[in-house]
Amino acid sequence: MKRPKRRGNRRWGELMKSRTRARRLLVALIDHHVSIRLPPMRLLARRFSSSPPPAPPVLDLHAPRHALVAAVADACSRWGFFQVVHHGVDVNAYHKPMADFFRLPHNAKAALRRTAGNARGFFDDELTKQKVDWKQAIDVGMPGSRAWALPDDDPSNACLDGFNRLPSDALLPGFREATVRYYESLTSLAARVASLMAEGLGMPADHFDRELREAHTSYLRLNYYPPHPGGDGALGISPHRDAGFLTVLWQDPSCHSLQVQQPAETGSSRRYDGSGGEWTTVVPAEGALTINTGDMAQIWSNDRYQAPLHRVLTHPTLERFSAPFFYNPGYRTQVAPLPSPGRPKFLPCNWGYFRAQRFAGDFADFGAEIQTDDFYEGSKSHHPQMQEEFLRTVDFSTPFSVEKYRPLLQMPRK
Ligand SMILES: O=C(O)CCC(=O)C(=O)O
Repeated sequence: MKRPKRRGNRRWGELMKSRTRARRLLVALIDHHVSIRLPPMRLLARRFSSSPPPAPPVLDLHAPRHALVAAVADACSRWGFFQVVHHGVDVNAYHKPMADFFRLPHNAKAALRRTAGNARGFFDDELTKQKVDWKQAIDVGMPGSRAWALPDDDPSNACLDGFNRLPSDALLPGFREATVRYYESLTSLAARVASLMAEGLGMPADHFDRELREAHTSYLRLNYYPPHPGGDGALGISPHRDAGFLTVLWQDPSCHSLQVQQPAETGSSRRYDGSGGEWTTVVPAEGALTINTGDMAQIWSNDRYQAPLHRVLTHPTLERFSAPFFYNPGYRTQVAPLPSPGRPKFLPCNWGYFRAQRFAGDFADFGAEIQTDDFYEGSKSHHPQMQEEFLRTVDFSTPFSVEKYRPLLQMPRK
């Protein structure tokens, strides 16, 4: 009976000591006429409080449907992040094939490199917000023919994103089969989550089926972050928002490096540079998959669902794997706000155009990265107009080329 009280007393003592130190420091600063800007009260309160920092919720997909719909809608509108358990995906089965891929000799991976004319394949030079990420990765997407059994470079497999560059069975036995199986199970899970998100917006559960379940152009990305011996706080991936509808992410349980920006408590959550709220680490719950909403969900929901800023830290000694599955609409999809209270906040945004812009930015410096704000009603952005021109020219059944489309993607410099 006594021990908890003693522990409580100790914590109270420590708290009072740190408060006393803080007060002394404040008095000293004021005595020396140093001008200080105090953080908002809510941040002070959080710093002095012993409760754990807030984190995105963990939701059980076996919960009753109505409760789940409400919980998903709440998580999407507050955090844009949540974790799911009882999701039906065999998360452990894919860990070994994934690690085996990154253990291949570097020249074998480099032979599968993506190019400015093919968004799919291996890369270790991705730019996020014009900074090179500290990672290796490979992107594998839905083939243009929608038939995995055809050879990757079959002409019918070409699409805006290009065509897959999977290692052959001779090089990595079983990898292709395991990857396709994993991809398909994530597609089913993503469709299930999208149906919950649709209901949370007051729409029928199958509302997104035509644009997503039937026409999706999703891709699975395998990430490998080597240890970063510098230990200088370098980022694995700079703060960014995912472009598509939602992302289903498998995170390495042994290294916790994914962080999401905490939701704004009041006013706008529309921050793009990472300078806004504090960062919260999304620690993977056992067996869970992490879900986050993307830019297209934000537009479709008329700003009710948030596409959150997130980033990945590096670790000085641990390597880390992760596998985000980006659930993206069909290229022709015009994403426009669903009926909702108030006026529509966004102009229609074509997914193919948005995707081409983001890929071009991954590959070369095209200036400021396209954001949902460019489609905000009343924005002065050139994108809605450039999108019209792009749609007159583009053929979604041929691979997109950064160079070929440069004149249609580059913002006029002022
Ligand atoms: O590695 C992670 O946990 C997240 C990866 C991510 O945000 C991305 O690849 O866009």
